[in-house]
Amino acid sequence: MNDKELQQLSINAIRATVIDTINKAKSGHPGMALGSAPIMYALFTRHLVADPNDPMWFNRDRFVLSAGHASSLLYTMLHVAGYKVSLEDLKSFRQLGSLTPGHPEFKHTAGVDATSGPLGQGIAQAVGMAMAERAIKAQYPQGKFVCDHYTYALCGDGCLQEGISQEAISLAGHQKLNKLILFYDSNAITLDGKLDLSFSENVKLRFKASGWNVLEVKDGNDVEAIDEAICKAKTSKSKPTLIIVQTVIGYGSAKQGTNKVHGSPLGDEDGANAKAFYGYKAQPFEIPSEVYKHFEDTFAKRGKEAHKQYEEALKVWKEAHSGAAKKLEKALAGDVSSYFKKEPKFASDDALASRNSSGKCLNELYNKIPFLMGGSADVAGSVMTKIDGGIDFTPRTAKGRNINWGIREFAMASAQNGMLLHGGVKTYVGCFLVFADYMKAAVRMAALSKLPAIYLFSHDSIAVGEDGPTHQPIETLAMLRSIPNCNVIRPCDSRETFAAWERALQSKETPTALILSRQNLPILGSKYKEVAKGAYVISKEAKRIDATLVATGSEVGLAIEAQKELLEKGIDVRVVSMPSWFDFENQSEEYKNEVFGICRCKRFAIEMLSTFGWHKYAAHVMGIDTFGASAPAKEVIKAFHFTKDDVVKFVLEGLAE
Ligand SMILES: Cc1ncc(C[n+]2csc(CCOP(=O)(O)OP(=O)(O)O)c2C)c(N)n1
Repeated sequence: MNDKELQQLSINAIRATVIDTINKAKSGHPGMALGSAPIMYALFTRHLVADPNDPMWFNRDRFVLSAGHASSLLYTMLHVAGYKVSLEDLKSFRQLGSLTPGHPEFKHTAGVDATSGPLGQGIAQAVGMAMAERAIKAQYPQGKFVCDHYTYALCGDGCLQEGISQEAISLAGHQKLNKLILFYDSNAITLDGKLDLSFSENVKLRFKASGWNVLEVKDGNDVEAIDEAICKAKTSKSKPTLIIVQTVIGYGSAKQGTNKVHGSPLGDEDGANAKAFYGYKAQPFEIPSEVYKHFEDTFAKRGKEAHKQYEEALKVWKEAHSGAAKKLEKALAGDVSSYFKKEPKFASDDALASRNSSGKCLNELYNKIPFLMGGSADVAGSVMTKIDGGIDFTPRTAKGRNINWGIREFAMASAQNGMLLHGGVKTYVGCFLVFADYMKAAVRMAALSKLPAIYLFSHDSIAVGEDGPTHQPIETLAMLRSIPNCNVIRPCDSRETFAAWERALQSKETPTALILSRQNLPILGSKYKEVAKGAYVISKEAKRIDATLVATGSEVGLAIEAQKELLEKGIDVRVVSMPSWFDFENQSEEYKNEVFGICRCKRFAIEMLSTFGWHKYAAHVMGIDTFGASAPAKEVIKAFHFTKDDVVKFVLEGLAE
């Protein structure tokens, strides 16, 4: 068999296996998978550098299947390329507990570099990976090889229709991410039908306008042309590259070129026809040994050799640069424990808005943790994410760790996911709490992907004041708290804010959102170590407990003020600070009951946001279930009944019920 025949046999085998995998599951998306098989073939056999024996090898090229619905193709590639994805795994595609879920999941399947499926996010994740690659390379000037690889992504029409793609593309062009290569499987069909039902822009011009190189491959079956385009893209010095590949959706199916083949199995008959069209004769799930060998001789050989050489060079480098080597080790492990040996001290004049406490904490940590980087969506001066004297991360100053994300909240959060998927950095992003909604899907993705992302959300209530209801979060906190595996911490003072930062940075598999105030908060009797428990008694009752006030953030101080007045009225109240529901839920029932100290019917929760969810902890809830109003903060707070007198009245009335 000559090279050309072996190449065709391999592509046919990939396509046939995609058909079999989806047919067996009776579920899946064959369309794009069949159309873009040659792209993946060219990438894997000729370019991608990764080691199937060590799928998490740090300096591997990254690959993101942004169009995650084509998962059958990725799993098939991983199988033939020698990853731990067996034929049995392909046969259990989309089944409970299998290694081959409906859409790719990071940390679930060996060789999957990113969770994907929600269209568009994969592009932003790839942008984040390329940013991390560049940043880390610059952080080790004595050993640039330590992190020096390409980031590839494959998207379809759907990804490019999503708004996040433009945010990400614009950012990548601005950052001149020349080692980012995006394939566009251009088949002019989406789920509902022809692309021109809803999309008519000039993608080429759009990317060019955003600072990208654009290359075109007219025939998606032309492996040489795809290869040539990748070779060219790799030589780019200052721009990311888009490779537009014209493909045929469902190539080989009787329904090829239509949306009928986008998301339904071909079935036995059409599957057999397609295989006959390819000239492929093997039985279902039978892959000729030549194909495996071909991938072993190309992809696996290249990756294993590169990995071996890397490890050898790394060993020599580590011996010569022990300080940098230690830093790298910590960065790769995401280990920050040594930076939190001592509890910081606070004085009463540290009364600060928690956004300012956070900024102070960040500035201290930034100098201690050399792999900590981040920034905000053009609100650095408001969310306090700017590092004093810090260098901006730019194409010229890639070692800079201040990231100017621009007003691109969704891409910012999604690219942060990419940076964390890449590894070797600790990151944070910031914006106003109310705009967390813009990035919700990426926060959810971080939680699902078990990434320790950090979100700094300031301007956390109606106390935003004059900017009015558009900028005053109400239901936002409930939204964040409802995301599984997402730790939402609303600290009540500087001490709790520092503790929350520690919690966020020490997290390995859980994203953390810090909910920060715009207005000043006094230093209370908070306890640094207790923050990790989610809730604790911050101000004890005098003698007996008549009621317990549970509050978070700015309302903890208010609760303590009300506590004093209630005592004067003969009502003895305990105050519990509850910065994190998430952490509290992980405590024992015994601890939970001990903290509240009284039955639910005598618990009073106060939070200047939606009451949604609070009834789980307290029978009486004081919150805001309407939109806010524009006026100076003090007036808005008064108008929404969040003064000491209101809290006192709330408790007295509740107890009288
Ligand atoms: C954010 C988001 N919206 C909707 C979907 C559902 N969906 C999956 S694939 C698809 C069509 C995508 O079209 P295209 O990228 O052209 O893929 P192809 O039809 O070529 O497979 C849609 C709407 C999704 N996965 N993510």
